[in-house]
Amino acid sequence: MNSNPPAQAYQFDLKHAVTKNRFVGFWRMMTGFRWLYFGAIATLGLASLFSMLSFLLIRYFVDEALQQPDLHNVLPYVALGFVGLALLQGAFSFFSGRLTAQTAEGVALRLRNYMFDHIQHLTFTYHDKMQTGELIQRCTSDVDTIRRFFSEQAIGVGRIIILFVINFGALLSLHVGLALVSILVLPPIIIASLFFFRRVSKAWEAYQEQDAKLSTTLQENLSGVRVVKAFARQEYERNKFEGDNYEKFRRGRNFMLMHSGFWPITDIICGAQILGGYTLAAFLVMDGTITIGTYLAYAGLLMNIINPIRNLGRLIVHMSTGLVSFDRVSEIMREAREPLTEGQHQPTGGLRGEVVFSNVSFEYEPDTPVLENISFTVKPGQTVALLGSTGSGKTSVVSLLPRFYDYKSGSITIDGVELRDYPRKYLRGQIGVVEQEPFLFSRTIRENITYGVGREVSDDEVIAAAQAAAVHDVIMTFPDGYNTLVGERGVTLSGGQKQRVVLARTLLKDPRILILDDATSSVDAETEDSIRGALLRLMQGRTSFVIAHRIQTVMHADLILVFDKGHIVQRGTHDELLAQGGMYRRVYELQSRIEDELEKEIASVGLPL
Ligand code: DCP
Ligand code: MG
Repeated sequence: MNSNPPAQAYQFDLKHAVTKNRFVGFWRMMTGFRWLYFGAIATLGLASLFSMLSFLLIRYFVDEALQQPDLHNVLPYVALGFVGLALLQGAFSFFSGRLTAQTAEGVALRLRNYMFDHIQHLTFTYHDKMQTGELIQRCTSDVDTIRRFFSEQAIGVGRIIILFVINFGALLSLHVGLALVSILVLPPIIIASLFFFRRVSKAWEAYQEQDAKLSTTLQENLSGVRVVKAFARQEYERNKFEGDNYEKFRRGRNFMLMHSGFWPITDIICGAQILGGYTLAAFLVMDGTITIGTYLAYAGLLMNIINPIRNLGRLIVHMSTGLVSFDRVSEIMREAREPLTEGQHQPTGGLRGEVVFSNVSFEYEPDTPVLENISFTVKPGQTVALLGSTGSGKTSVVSLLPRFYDYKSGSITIDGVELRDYPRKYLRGQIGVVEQEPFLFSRTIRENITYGVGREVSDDEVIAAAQAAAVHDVIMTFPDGYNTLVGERGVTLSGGQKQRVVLARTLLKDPRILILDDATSSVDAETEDSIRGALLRLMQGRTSFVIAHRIQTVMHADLILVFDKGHIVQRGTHDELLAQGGMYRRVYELQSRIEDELEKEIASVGLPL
């Protein structure tokens, strides 16, 4: 098999598959696979044709061949005929299976790729709201249900139609009256299926929702396992999980019960049909209207026609699950992507880094303002410090710069150009962010440091960056140095180590504007001192936004902004702010006092400083 994925699998735009009519949506999803699909149905048709012919051969054998005096001359041909038909039927069934798999797996492959790519491009606002478990559920279980829709139901429809037409045609050729009686089952089966269709849809939707909830619980508990253990909440979490899990069981059982309520009904209807058909045909044989051979052929063909009819019911009911999953998947596909390249201003020399906020207001949710009338100016290369209580909006201010979110009113300019005129991709290339919660991928340390640099990086450069971030020595203690894996299968880094790897990554990126959101929060005072030099080097010549809680970290900034409840309550340099009094001075005095007392205490117990 070809191990390279087809390029189109990544580039294909499935957005047009999102329509109101779900069948149209499925049809569009099949773009590029339709010939395979029709091939699968055509080969299936041929297989059923050969199956049908073998029943007609039975009739010939019983009615004609057996009557002939030179039977031994004909017998080999008849035998050969049966074997040949069986072989042909088998061969075409096999081809049909292959083509079906190719269609269904191909559509699912492309859908998964598309979903992944799409989710990577959705807005921060969307990710803030959508639960990860729900997204995972939709990308895996729901896509799988859609795959089954193509491998079973979509092919099933074609199969049923073909089986029906071929076998009904053959029945008509045997005896018109018998043939017509044989399809009396059709209306009651369709009515029963439609009756169940809606109920099964609802039950499946409920089941999938609960399944997603369970995935979310599981995912959250795994990422928050430390919290659970620290608070010894295992029992509570277990009960909660068991509750959710039981609900899934209940809904799953409900779904299966509905199915098992449906099957006996169709089986009874079909059984009655078979019994009626066989009896009627038997009477016709006794009448002499039809021959024994015709009866035998009829018996086989009747099964060939009843089976698809019975399957039609199952198919309609199963189809409901595919349709529900289609809805759940298209809900994500319908979400607008964050335009990365929209905007025409992208100076080739890079940004100078003059940032002006004027009267900026911002909110995550309508009518709950997070920032109000924020105005300040930063000259290129200056450092701004943002200080303030938790939840006062510091992270929100800096998230506006790389256009993670769009502000509601006011204006933000960089080098005199409104932020909205810069393409997001360009801005994000120019701005380096060290997030409040550092995140590393389960890849090697080197890959983590060079992540997003977008060019070939030499080992020397990587080492220089790591040294500047004061993390080189730590990395060298790992078994494979820079090639050590981070996370589950590799080393576990401490919060401060992670933060410094992220700092190295940002150093290497060499951005024009730097955002350090509490970048030294999980670093002890001593390490902070050791990386302060690195940070100062990092900040040199770039416009920097530094969020910190310790005044020591921010006192040298060119401008200090003190935030409270989404407003700037104080601004100025360290000395100006101290002279002003107010919140800054209170915090400064509090922190100095704590540090003094701590020093005294340590001195009194004789610990080396
Ligand atoms: N908020 C929100 N949706 C988000 C992020 C934040 O509704 N995706 C809210 C929570 C706070 C307010 O916005 O009420 C300000 O949040 P910030 O993250 O901007 O607050 P800080 O960064 O100042 O707080 P901290 O020091 O704790 O990081
Ligand atoms: Mg914050």
